[in-house]
Amino acid sequence: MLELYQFKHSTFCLKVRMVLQAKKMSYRTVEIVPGIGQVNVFRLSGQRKVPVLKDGENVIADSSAIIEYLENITKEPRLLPDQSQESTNVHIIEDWADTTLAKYVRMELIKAAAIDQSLREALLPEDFPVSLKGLINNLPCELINGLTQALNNEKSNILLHSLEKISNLVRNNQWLVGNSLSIADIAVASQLSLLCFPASAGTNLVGKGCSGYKDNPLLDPLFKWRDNLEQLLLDKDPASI
Ligand SMILES: N[C@@H](CCC(=O)N[C@@H](CS)C(=O)NCC(=O)O)C(=O)O
Repeated sequence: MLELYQFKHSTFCLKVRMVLQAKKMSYRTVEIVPGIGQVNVFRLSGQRKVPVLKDGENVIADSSAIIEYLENITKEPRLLPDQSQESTNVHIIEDWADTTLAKYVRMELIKAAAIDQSLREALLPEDFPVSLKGLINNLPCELINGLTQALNNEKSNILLHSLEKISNLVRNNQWLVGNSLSIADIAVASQLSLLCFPASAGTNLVGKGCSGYKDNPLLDPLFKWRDNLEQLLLDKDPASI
C-alpha cells in the first residue's frame, strides 16, 4: 500500500492527494507533527519536507517528483501531457503555482489568521489541548497584522490580479491547458485551499480563509471551479475525466 507522509493542511500534500484520487489509487496517510515528526521524515527521505511518498522500497520526496512517479506507474488519466506545447504550458503553470502562488497564499493565510481568532482555532490540530488553545488565541494579533499588512499590500495586489485572470479563464474553460485535466489544474486548485478551504479540509475549516479572496465576487468562478474539480475527483471514473 502506498504511504503518503503529510501535514494535513499542506497545499503540496493536497496536490499529491488530488492526483492519487484522480488516478483512483489506494493509499494511506501518515500524519507528521511539524518539528519533531520531521526527524522521521529526514530519516526516511534524507530531507525534512513533506509530502514524501513511500512505495515499498521506493521513497520519493517533492510533490512534482511524486506525481511524475505516480504518472509512470498508473497511466490513466494522463496528467502530464505528451504534446510539446501543452506540456510546456502545464510545466510553467505548475511551477508558478508551486513557487509564487504558494508563497503568496501562505503569506495571506498568516495575515488572515493573525486577525481571525476562529480561523486560528480551526487551524489547530483536532487533538490540540484545549488548555493551550486560549494561549494561542490571546496573542497580540492586531499588532502582528499591522506589520505584515504593511509589508504585503503590493504582493496582495499582484496575487489578486493573477487570480482574477484565472477566474475569468475558468468561467468558460473547464481546464487551464488543453481539453482535459492536467497537473496545471491540480497545482493551482491545491494552492487555493489556503485562501478558501475546500470541503476536504473538514467541517471546522470549510469556507474559512482569507477575507478579500474567499468573499470576493470576482473570484467566485475560481472557487466554484476548484470545488467542482474536488467533487469530480471524488466521484468520477478516471477514464471519463
Ligand atoms: N517543493 C516541495 C515543497 C514542499 C514544502 O514546502 N513542504 C512544506 C509543507 S507545505 C514543509 O514540509 N515544510 C516544513 C519545513 O520546511 O521544514 C514540494 O513540491 O513538495
